[in-house]
Amino acid sequence: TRKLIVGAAQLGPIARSETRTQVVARLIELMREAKARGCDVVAYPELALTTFFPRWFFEDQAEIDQWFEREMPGPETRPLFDEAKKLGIGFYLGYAELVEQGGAPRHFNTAILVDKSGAIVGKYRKVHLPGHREHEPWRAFQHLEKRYFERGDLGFGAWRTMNGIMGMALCNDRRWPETYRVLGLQGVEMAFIGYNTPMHYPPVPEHDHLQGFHNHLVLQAGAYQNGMWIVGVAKAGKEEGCDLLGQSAIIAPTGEIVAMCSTVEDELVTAVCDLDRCRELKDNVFNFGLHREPETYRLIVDT
Ligand code: CDT
Repeated sequence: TRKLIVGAAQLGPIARSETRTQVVARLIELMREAKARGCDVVAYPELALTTFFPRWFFEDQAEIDQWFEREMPGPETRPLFDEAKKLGIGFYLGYAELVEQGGAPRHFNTAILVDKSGAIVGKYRKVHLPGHREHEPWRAFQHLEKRYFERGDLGFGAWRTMNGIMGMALCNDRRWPETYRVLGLQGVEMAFIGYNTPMHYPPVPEHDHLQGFHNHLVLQAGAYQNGMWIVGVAKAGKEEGCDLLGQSAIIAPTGEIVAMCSTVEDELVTAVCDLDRCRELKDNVFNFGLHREPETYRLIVDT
């Protein structure tokens, strides 16, 4: 069996005034706890280095750019990489990425996978950007991901590392079945998905009480229908007046939740994840080669 001990390192709120250095100290504390509990890899949330800045409308590009990382690792994040290497533990981290590509600045909502030697082995840029592009003052808070980020240009990758096949996605991606299926078609055995999910959804507040249900509904269905482990990790709690969902969870390929956070603060939950258990699904009810009928699904990609 290929048993991997995995930690979901949920973060409580990050204040707008909190520095990267302060946040990285929190991440390192969770990483040390993960190591003490035997973890091979620890997963952090989406945009884990700062407060969830798309809740505010900014027009000045310099003000926007200060939320982004121009290098990874950079001076403030290097201690996290050094600690990972020293402890021999991998990690998944979400952050806002600013790169020069073709002479132009590009902004992405990004996640990386780092192996036990502290080397970046995979990068993912968020595909399904939620929210809106313009200032909408009627909302209690903004959700301007469509303004601040471009759609990810790397697709959904799969990486052979840590004795398995790993995948990544970010937050809103988890609501879309195509995300998991594209990962599943590449044989992914464990997907890491960080999120920042407000409890209040301004366009349809009738669904506010369903945030926790919808989160687990999609993560559990994605795990089961593709025979993969899923590690869903929240930034949680009341952040700058906005309530964010917690309930970070590690989900087995059967769709069962095997570990879940019970606070909305910095909290680590761990699970022993046997990657060979994916075969129970991938070789049987969801044996894609035997049972999938892609000819019948053309509408999905043709529209
Ligand atoms: N960060 C992120 O993608 N959040 C969305 C919020 C709901 S849509 C405004 C989510 O899917 O959880």
